[in-house]
Amino acid sequence: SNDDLATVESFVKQLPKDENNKKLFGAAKGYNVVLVSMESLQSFVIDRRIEGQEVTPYLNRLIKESFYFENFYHQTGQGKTSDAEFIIDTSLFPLPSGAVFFSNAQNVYDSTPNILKKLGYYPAVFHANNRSFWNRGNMYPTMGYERFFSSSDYNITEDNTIGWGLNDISFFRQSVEKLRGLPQPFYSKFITLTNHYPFNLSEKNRLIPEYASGSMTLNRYIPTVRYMDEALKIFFEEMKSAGLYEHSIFVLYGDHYGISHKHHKAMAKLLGKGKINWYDHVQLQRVPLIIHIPGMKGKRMGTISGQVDLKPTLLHLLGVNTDGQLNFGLDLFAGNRPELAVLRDGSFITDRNVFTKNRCYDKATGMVTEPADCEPFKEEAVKRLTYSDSIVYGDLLRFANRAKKL
Ligand code: GP9
Ligand code: MN
Repeated sequence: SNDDLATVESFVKQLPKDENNKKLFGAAKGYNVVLVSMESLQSFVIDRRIEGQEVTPYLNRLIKESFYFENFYHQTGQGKTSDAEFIIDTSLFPLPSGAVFFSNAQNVYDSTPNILKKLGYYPAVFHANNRSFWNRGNMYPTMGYERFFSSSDYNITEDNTIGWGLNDISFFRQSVEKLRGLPQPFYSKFITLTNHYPFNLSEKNRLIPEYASGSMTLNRYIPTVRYMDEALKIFFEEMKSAGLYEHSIFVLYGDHYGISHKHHKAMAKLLGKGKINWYDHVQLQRVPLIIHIPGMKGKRMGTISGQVDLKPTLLHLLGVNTDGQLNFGLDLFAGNRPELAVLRDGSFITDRNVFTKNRCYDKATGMVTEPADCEPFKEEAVKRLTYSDSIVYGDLLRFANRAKKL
């Protein structure tokens, strides 16, 4: 009801206010937006060499001319890729169980595509899978997408199929052709697929060998990540030759983890650690976030952050005011950001501690420490999750005046 909305509103209003980074506000005003969901990509592969070979040579290069957030955590739950999509477009948390894309596809959302549409943007999403998969065909219009390029829009043959479907290289090549025909400025989202569990890749498509450990999953992950990296390189080349690079802002993010806790032993080997504990496990939930604005130098950023932070960040870069929005994230470039990221399972990360499975860890040592160190953030973390949930469960944004105007 309206009262429930008022409660949530007063909570969000007291969240730390963005002291906007004036230098970057509007830095990409009027630009096309290009979002790339990088399937199962975790940060541990960035800048990593295995047997002397880089796992992500292109991303490593791109990062040098971008804003790269190395302490950016995924906040997804059971909805996996779809959860990441939801968080990034709404600055809300996904649900504690199930997937918003299924259970709440008829809600009102103050999502980035809905907001940008009012400002003359054309929102389109590209994903070479079926319309009905993850209920995308219903959820995308709710989120404000005007056009969904799905499997039926692509030329998919036995030859260009890997694992789950169209390979990422062909996906990007075909997508850029479609992108050329869209009205500008566009808000576009590309969802990759090749680096999906169980990470199948035939020998002829491998650009680096499999890893050697007791986990077939981790072993296979390395060449499929390398393949996606190659596809991204080709994507940027294609964007340049299509003349779509210069006036676009690129936001590349890892959607969620690819390697689960079941592979901790092999992961310890890869990371050169004796053992992986739950502290390390939380740190492995970091996914790359790369914001690339052509012509801008960028920077490596240590900001403790999560996927909920993307919506306000992007809107501010586009010069769009976010006052009055019910965002659970904060501009990543704000000067006064509190260092706190909350994961969907209630774990949280601050500049000094990691809280998970009811234990407080010290970041300096990775060891269990005094519960009191984490105490000040515990209630705040739970509140953020539950207030966000109440918006989704109660479809509260339908009562918001801003949303009514959307
Ligand atoms: C497939 C995409 C990826 O359409 O959603 O699958 P997921 O990572 O969500 O299992
Ligand atoms: Mn995924």
